[in-house]
Amino acid sequence: MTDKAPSSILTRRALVGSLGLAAGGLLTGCDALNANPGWRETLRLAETGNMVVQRAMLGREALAREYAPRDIGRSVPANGTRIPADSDYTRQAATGFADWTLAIDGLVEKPTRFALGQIRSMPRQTQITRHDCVEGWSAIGQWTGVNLSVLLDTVAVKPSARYLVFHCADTLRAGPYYESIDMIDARHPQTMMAWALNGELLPIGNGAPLRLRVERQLGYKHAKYVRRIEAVADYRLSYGGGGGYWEDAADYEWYAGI
Ligand SMILES: Nc1nc2c(c(=O)[nH]1)N[C@H]1C(S)=C(S)[C@@H](COP(=O)(O)O)O[C@H]1N2
Ligand SMILES: [Mo]
Repeated sequence: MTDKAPSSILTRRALVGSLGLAAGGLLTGCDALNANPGWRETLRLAETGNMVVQRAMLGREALAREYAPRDIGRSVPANGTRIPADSDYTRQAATGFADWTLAIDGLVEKPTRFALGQIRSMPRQTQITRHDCVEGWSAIGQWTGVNLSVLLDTVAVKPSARYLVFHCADTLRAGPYYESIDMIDARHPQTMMAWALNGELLPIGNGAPLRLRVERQLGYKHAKYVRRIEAVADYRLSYGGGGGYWEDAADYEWYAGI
C-alpha cells in the first residue's frame, strides 16, 4: 500500500456534534409553551425518555477510543491461528490471494461474491485502536479497510436479518473458526473488513487477506481469514449454537463488550 489512508470517516467530534444539534433543536422557539406548567412536565418526561434511549444507544454505539500514530506498537501479535493449514487457504496464500473472494449471502437481496481487488478499491477508513485479548494482552495498531455497512448496503440486507455469521478459512481443534455479531455492531461506524495493518497489507498472522474489526468487543470476536459473511435471523442455528468458535468450545460470552 503506497497511498496514505485517510483518517476515520466518522470522528467522535462529528458524532457528538450531531447529537448536540438534535438536542438543541428540541429546545428552541418554545418560550410560550414553556410558560405552561403542563407542557414543561411533558417536555421533562420526554427528556427523561430521550436520555434513557440515548444512554442505551450510546452504550452500544459509542466509538472505541482511537489513538495517535505515536501509540502504535511495533507489531500486533498473531494469536490463535497464525498460519491456516487448510489446503484451500494454503493454495490461495501461494498466489498472494489473487483469487480470494468474500461471499456475502443468506438473508440479503443480492448475494454477492466480492473479489479482493474490488474490496480494496472501495472507500476505505483507517483507525488506530487497541486490540484486547482475553488471554491478557493488548496491542495498538492502525487498521485500514472497508466499513462493513458499505458491503451490507451493496448486497441489501433484508430486514429479517438480525445477525451476521463470519465463516473463516482456518480449522482448529474443535472445528472451523467462525464468529457472529448483531446488526448494531455490524453497522457501528468503526466496524470494518480490514485488509491492511500499520500501512502494510494484512500479514497472514493477523488474518490475511481480510479480517473483521469490531472495536467495541474483545479479540476473539474479530474473525480473521474471513471468506463468507452470512446474514441470518438466529445465530443459534449455526455450528454449535454459541455464535462463535470459543463460545462453543469454551463457553466464552457471545457478547464480549469492552
Ligand atoms: N479465523 C480466526 N480468527 C480469529 C482467531 C483464530 O484463531 N482464527 N483468534 C481470535 C483471537 S482469540 C484473537 S485475540 C484475535 C487475534 O488477532 P491477531 O492475531 O491479529 O492478534 O483473532 C481472533 N480471530
Ligand atoms: Mo484472543
